[in-house]
Amino acid sequence: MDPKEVSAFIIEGDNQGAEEWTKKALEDGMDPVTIINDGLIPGMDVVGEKFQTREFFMPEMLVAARAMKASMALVKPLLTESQSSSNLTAVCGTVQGDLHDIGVNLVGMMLEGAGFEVIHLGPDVTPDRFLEVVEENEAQVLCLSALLTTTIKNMKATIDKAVELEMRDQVKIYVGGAPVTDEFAAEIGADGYSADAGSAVKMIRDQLSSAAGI
Ligand code: B12
Repeated sequence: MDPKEVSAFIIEGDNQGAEEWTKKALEDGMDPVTIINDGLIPGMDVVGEKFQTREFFMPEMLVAARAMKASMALVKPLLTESQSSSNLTAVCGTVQGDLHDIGVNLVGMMLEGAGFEVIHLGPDVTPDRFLEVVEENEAQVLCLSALLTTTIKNMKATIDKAVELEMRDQVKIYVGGAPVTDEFAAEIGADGYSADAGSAVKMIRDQLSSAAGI
């Protein structure tokens, strides 16, 4: 089986096709990360390009997202089958005003796979809500996602709020999503940026273990 086949189901917005293909690929022993990186994400990239060139509109993006979620639901249990628990908690969500949550769900799923306890807050989360949940759960990690150039400012608003509440030293804050860059992350005072979920997990683990002196 070729992961490009599931990209086609995503582009067509065929959630049943995506689900059946994923089931079969997993039964055949395909690595879940290969399904995500070589099938689902490239499919979504094409959907984004078609939206930009006005070949696709909102309904097509929505059905593509639904197809991607159908596949991810099958992949998730395999990614999160972690043996080891790290006793670390991460709060993950998309900033206020932004409804894109597929990427941050992936980051959260991969962190669960790495042994983190993850609290998924979903999309459209206010700075106050993020910090309330961090405080309540004594989380060491906060992952902020944004996909819109108009909402990345709410990452800065969340970090500024953490400073205002004198919580900045208690929690590492990471940012990601298509419009985010390393420079932007440094400018707003984040602890790190990463372009994809796999390298995000590596960055977060490396930084936490060096902070703990391990
Ligand atoms: C699906 C989709 C939607 C769906 C979202 C469904 C959902 N539940 O998520 C719907 C239909 C709702 C939607 C709506 C809109 N969308 Co839209 N959408 C997309 C699309 C096609 C795919 C996004 C996606 O899921 N990608 C797959 C995931 C896996 O990738 P990802 O999110 O980038 O995440 C990865 C990394 O970035 C990183 N990462 C993500 N978060 C984090 C966090 C941390 C801490 C770290 C370290 C890493 C990290 O790891 C992830 C995994 O590797 C993109 C195009 C694209 N290629 O990005 C447009 C896109 C983001 N949308 C766009 C637009 C314009 C909109 C709308 C404004 C359209 C409209 N006219 O209403 C609305 C906005 C609604 C709102 N208020 O948010 C534009 C944004 C343009 C811009 N520069 O601002 C894009 C780029 C399309 C385009 N090419 O024009 N959209």
